[in-house]
Amino acid sequence: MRNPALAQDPEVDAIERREWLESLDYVLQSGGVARAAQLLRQLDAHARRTGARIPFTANTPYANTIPVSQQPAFPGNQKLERRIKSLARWNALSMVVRANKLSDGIGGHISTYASAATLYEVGFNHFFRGRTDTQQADIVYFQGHAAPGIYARAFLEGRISRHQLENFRRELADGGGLSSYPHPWLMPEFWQFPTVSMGLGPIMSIYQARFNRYLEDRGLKPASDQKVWAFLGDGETDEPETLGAITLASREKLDNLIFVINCNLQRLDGPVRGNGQIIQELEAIFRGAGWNVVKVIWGSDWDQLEARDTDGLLAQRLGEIVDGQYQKYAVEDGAYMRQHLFGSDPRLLDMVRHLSDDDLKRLRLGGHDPIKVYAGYKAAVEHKGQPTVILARTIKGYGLGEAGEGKNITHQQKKLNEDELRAFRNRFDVDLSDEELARSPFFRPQDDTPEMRYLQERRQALGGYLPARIVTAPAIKPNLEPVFEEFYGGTGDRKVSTTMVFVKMLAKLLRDKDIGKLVVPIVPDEARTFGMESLFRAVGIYAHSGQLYEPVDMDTLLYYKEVKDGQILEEGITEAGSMSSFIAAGTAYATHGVNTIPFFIYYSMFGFQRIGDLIWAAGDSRARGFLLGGTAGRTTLAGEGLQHQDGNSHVYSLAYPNCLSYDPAFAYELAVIIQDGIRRMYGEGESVFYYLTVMNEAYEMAAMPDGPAVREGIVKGLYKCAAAPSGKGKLRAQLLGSGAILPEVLKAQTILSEKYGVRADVWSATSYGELYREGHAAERWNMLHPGEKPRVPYVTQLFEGSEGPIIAASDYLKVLPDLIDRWLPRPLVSLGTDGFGRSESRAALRDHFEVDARFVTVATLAALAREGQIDAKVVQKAIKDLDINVEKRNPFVA
Ligand SMILES: Cc1ncc(C[n+]2csc(CCOP(=O)(O)OP(=O)(O)O)c2C)c(N)n1
Ligand SMILES: [Mg+2]
Repeated sequence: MRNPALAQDPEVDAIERREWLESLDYVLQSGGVARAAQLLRQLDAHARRTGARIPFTANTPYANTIPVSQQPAFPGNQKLERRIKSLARWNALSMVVRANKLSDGIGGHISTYASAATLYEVGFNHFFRGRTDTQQADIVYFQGHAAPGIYARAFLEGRISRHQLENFRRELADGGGLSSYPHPWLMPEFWQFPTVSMGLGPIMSIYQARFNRYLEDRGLKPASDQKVWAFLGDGETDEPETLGAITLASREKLDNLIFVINCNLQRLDGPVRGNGQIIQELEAIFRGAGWNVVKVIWGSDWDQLEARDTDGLLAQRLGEIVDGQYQKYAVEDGAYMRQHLFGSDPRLLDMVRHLSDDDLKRLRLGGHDPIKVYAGYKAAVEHKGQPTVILARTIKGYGLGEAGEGKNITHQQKKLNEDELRAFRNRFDVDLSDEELARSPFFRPQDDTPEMRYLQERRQALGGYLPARIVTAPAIKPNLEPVFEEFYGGTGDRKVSTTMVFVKMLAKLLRDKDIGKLVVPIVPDEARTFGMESLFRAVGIYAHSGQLYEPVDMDTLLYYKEVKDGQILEEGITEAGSMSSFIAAGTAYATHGVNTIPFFIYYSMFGFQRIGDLIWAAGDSRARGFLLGGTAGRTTLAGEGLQHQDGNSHVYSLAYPNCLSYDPAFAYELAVIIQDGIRRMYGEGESVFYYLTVMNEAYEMAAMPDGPAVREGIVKGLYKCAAAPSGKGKLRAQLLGSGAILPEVLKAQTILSEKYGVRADVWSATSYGELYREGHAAERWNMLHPGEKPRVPYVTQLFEGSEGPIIAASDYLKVLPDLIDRWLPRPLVSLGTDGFGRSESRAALRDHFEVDARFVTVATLAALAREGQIDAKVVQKAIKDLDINVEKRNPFVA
C-alpha cells in the first residue's frame, strides 16, 4: 500500500489528479458522456467491493449545472430587456417608498423583488405563456412579497393605472388600490393564487400540476404543454408544506412543474443558513426526491475564472464558503473579497490578478444574469419525465446599495433617502432628474418607444398578459331532483348514518349524466373509514400510470382499482395535499374553464384545526366545492379519544367568510344543502364553498316535514322539525338540536312530555353560523338605517309567540348555540362539548359531556324552575330518576 503521507504532498496530488482527469477526458472524447458515467459507476462499485466507504453525497459541486459549452444563445434584446427591468425595479421601489411616505407604517417590500427581478423578467419576456384560443395559459405562482414588482410590470404593460400604483396597500382608497399580496378575493381579475402564507404556494402548485394531468387523463381538458411555475423564497423552504409534497411531483413525473427558488441566502431576520449552504442543502433534498435540479449560481462574469480553474481550486474554494460569509462579500467591497475569498491560496489570487477591485465587486451572480437564467429556464421547460427546480443565487435587496443590499435589515426596508434614491436611479439608468427624484414618481415611457414596443411584442408573442384570472366556465343548472328525491322520504326504522347517506349521494352524483364526470371525490386514506370503497371499483382511483401490479383483492367486487382515467383522488395521508387538490379542482372553473365539483371528505378533526390556513387560501382563491368533515362530533365518534373527537370545527369555520357550514342531522337536510350548494356555486357563480359535517352514528332518518319553510329553514340554518305533542299541559319548552345530537333532543322531547308534562317543540339547527351571519346583517342594517322599519333577524321571527325556555344541544362547543342568544326572546341554555375528548362509548361520552337526552331533560326542567314555573324538587327528582351524578367533574376541565 502506498504511503498515505504522499497523498498530502501537493505535487503528488497534482500529478495523480492530472493522470485521472486525462484518462477521463479521453473516455469523454472517445466514448461520450454515457460511457464516462458508466465507467465512473464501475469505479465506484469496485472501490466499494474492496471495502472503501465512499461518503454518500447527493450534491454536485457549487457551480452552475449548465456548463458554458451547453449554454443556449440568448434570443432577446438584452439592452431593451435591461431597460424594461430597470423600469419595473424603479416603479416597484417607488410604490413602496411613496406608500410609506404617505402613510407611515403601511409596509410593503422592496428587497424581495429587487433580488428576483431578473428571474421574473426572463419569464415574462421569454417563457410565461398567456391564454389564447389555441393555447392554455401557463400557471404562475408569484412569490407573495414580490408583488410590487408584478404590479410594476403590469403598470408598464398598461394594465394597472398610475392611480392604482399610488394606492398600493390602500385598497379602500377612492378609485381602488392594490392589495399587499396576491389575493384573488381582492383582485379577482388579476391574481389567481394566494401565495403569501409561506409554503402554501409550493404545495398548491404541485397539486395543481398534478390536477392538470388529471383533467387531461380524464378527457376534461385537451393535453397541452402548459407549465406550472412556482416562485418561492429560500427561507420559505423551511415551511414543512414547501418540501412536504415534492416526492409526489417526481413520482408523478410532473415535467409540467417548475420551481424557481430565489436563493438570496436571506430571510427576514438574517441568513437562511449562515453556517451552511442553502443551495447545496436544497440540491441534495430535491435530487434525493427525484427532481431535475438546475443550479444557476454564477453569472457570465465568472465564466472566465472557471475557464482558468483547471485544477478545480476555485470550485473547491467556492464550495467551502458558508452563506453567512457569502452575504458578507455582498456588502463589502472588492478588496475585501480579494483578501478573504481569493486570498486563501496564492494560486487563487493569481487567477484574479488581472481584475480590479471594482471588477471583482461587479462579478454578477447567476440569478441576476439573464443569460444564465434563460439557460436554466430553457433546460427546465424542455426537461422530460421529472419536475425541475431552479436554484438561482441572488442578492437580497439587489441595487439598494447602502440602503440595504445584502444587509440583514433589508427585508423590512421601506424608506430611502434622496441619496439612496439617486444611487438606485444611477445604477439602473432611470431617466429622472435630481429634482424629480425626491417625489419618487412612477415612470412609464411613451407607448411608441422601443422598450415599450418590445415589451408589448414579447407578451403578444407569448399569448397575452399574466397574471390574469379569467372565468370562462359557463353556469350549469343541472336538474338534481332525481338524484336527491329518494332521500326526502326517510328510512323508516332502518338505521343509517349521515356518512352512509352522503356516500350514496356521491355515488349517485357520479352517475349523473350531466354533472357526473365533473365530480372529483378527494380522500386522504380514509375511504374505508367512510364506507366509500365501493367507489374504488365504480369510478376508479386516479393513477396516471394505471395499475402496474395485480391488486391483492382483484377477485373481490370492491377491489383497489387504479386506472389512468380514475375519478377518485386518493391522496394518501395528507390533508394538506388533499386540500391543495380541492383548491385546484375548486378553482378549475377559473383556471381551466372547467366546472369540476370537488367533494373532499376527511376526519373532521384534521381539517380546520390542522390545515386551516390552506382552507383560508381556498376561500381567498374563490374555490368552490364541498368539504365533508367525516366522523364528526365530539361524542359521536366513540372510542377514538382526545386527538380525534371534533367539537371544534364548526367554531373555527365561522371565521372563514365565504364558507357555509352545516351540521345536518338527517338525509333530507344533507340533500337539500348539497343541492342548494351546487345551485349557488355552479349555477349562480357565487364564490362560496361548503363545510358539512357527517357522522358515523346510525339512526333512523326522519322524513322531510311538509311545507316550503322547511327547505328554506334548512338552508337558513334553523327550522321546526317536530312540533310539541298535543295536549293540555301549560308547561312548554323549545329544544334545539343539531347533527347526531338531534336524536337525543327528540328523545328528551318524549321524556319531557311523558314524565314531566312539558310539551316541547324541537328545532333542527343545521347552521348556527348562517344564523349568526344573518342576525348580524339585520342588526347592521338597522344601525345604518335609523327611522326605517327595522329588519327582524330570522331567529327572532321563528321564535315569535313561542313559549317556554329555550335549550340547545350540539356536539360542539357551547359557544356555537350561544351565537344566536341575543336574537331569542328568552336567554338560551346551551349544552355542548367543551373539553378534551375521551376514548369511550357514545353513551358514556354523552353523559360525560352532558349532552344526552337526560341532560337535555334536566336542563329544560332547571330552566322552568328558574322561571318559577315548577318547583326545584321536580328537578331534583329528575336528576335522581335519570341517574345523573351531580358531583361529576366539569367536562370542560376534565
Ligand atoms: C407562514 C408565514 N410565516 C411567516 C411569514 C412572514 N414572512 C414574510 S417574508 C418572510 C421572509 C421571507 O424570506 P424568503 O422566503 O427567503 O424570501 P425572500 O424575501 O428572501 O425572497 C417572512 C418570515 C409569512 N409570510 N408566512
Ligand atoms: Mg430569501
